[in-house]
Amino acid sequence: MKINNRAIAVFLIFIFLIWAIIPSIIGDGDKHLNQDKLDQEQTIATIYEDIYDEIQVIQTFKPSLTTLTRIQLFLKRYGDLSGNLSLILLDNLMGYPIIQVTKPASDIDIYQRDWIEFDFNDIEVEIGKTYFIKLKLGDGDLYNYVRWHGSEINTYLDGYKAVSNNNGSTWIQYLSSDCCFRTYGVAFHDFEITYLKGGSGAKIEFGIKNTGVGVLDRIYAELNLNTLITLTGNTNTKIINASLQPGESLNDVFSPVIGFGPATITLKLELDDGTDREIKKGGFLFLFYIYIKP
Ligand SMILES: [Ca+2]
Repeated sequence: MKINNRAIAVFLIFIFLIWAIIPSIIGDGDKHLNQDKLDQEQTIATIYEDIYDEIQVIQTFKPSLTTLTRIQLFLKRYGDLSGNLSLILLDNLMGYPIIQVTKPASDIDIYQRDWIEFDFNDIEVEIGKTYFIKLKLGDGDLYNYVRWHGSEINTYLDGYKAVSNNNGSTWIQYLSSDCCFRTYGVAFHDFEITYLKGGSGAKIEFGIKNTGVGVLDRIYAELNLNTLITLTGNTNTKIINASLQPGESLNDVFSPVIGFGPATITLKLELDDGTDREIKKGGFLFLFYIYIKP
């Protein structure tokens, strides 16, 4: 079939003008994950427990990530305290501490409620198992104490609050009440798409960073190009045999992509265990040149 060159040129210019004038054909931008991310939390603060002397308080939770990195509690101090506040993590109510983080109770803000961070060396935890966050104070009395805020209803379904009035010898469980807490962690398999860019040669480059604690072996990649005309097909797939260590990055490329018109470029990467990440960007495909918006 014979095609009029001028008609093609006019068509391409027309397409380009539409793309230039209408700036919104476009994707959601990057979906990034941090190295350490929020795992479990309860942030409703309607009641509280006051911790001093022999009064200790526990909140339980179940992690969904294999590595626990830090815990934050919503606290306020009342009065003067010279002793230390200790966060103790247990995997059994009466068990030995897995972690103990101690800080001067005077570090807790006396003017306002605040999220206080208890940082520790990362530990491996069991997904779905119940862990106990215990908070205790070395001193204090009825007028000098640390207040741990919480919810009077069951706002965190995977855990509960418990209080001891005798230094942890016996505990009263409040199954429909929860303290305010946040846990942070790292997934065993996790990664982010660090960039997606086009250029000449009709190539689309992308980067992957391993943000988990395990090695990424095999990564399934699928590139979908949604545009007016694609001479080489809309979908490309490949398997990347990576052996990518934690913290390491790699670059890969899909090529060639030939066609023209405004384009939406979607890259989806998936691991054997189903962990997946997706990035979607707008751009313009001009035969052998693909422009992808930053
Ligand atoms: Ca609960």
